[in-house]
Amino acid sequence: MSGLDRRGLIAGAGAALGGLWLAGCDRLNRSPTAQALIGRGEALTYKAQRALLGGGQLAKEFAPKDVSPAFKANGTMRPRTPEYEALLASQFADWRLVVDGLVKTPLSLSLADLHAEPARSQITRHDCVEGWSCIGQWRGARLGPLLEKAGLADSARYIVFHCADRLGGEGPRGLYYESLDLADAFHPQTLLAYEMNGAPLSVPHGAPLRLRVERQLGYKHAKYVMRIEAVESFAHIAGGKGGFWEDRGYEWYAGI
Ligand SMILES: Nc1nc2c(c(=O)[nH]1)N[C@H]1C(S)=C(S)[C@@H](COP(=O)(O)O)O[C@H]1N2
Ligand SMILES: [Mo]
Repeated sequence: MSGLDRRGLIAGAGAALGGLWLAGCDRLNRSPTAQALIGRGEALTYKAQRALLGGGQLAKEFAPKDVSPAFKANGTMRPRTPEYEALLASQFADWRLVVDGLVKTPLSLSLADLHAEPARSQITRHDCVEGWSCIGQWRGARLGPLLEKAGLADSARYIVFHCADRLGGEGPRGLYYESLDLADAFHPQTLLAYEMNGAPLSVPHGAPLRLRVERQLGYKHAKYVMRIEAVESFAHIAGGKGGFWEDRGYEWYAGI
């Protein structure tokens, strides 16, 4: 059975569990539906949304002694596209993170630029929907300040992460991607991580940059992030469900 088929079997169970999780009140007020209703109020800027919906709630953080001796890698271990291979060959010297879409000032950032941005380190547990967990230390640029630097347009409601790998093969739906609402995008533990366990992020774990969104399941943590796009809706992207696995039946809000 291929990896994709195995994931297909899990999708149903995941969706059922997702429904249960959404039943909790704190989950409900962050659900896409609640967001959509609240988001319609014209007077609400994204900052007000964040204050209302961001919740201060932090994911549990661990001590250095808790770090897993071996952190499993999953999904794509190395993007096989010519573009990524070329970037890797020059150790990402020519790599740039593009921040665009509904922003006032589009950005193009080198790894050195990202290292100069407000950073955070955290030791957290990564939970994959396949049923395994690992604890790792992450360091990276906080997504919130970066988005503030680009300046979100009032119409921006979601942040989309476009990745380098084609887990789904050729064609417009093959690229890995993910998306977050603004509450999770501005959460203090949401990072664009360039370091794992004190070393530069390795290729299997998403070099040179991957998302950490600690209150959600593993598949939301996009690896090999190339471009961050602010959008009003993700309906026009790939399968329209807001992420690679979401297009294949997984929940968009994968809260844990
Ligand atoms: N670009 C990309 N991001 C991805 C994946 C992937 O295949 N491609 N797999 C996801 C899944 S299901 C998990 S559990 C984590 C695994 O991260 P790790 O390889 O660092 O353990 O990455 C997530 N992000
Ligand atoms: Mo996963």
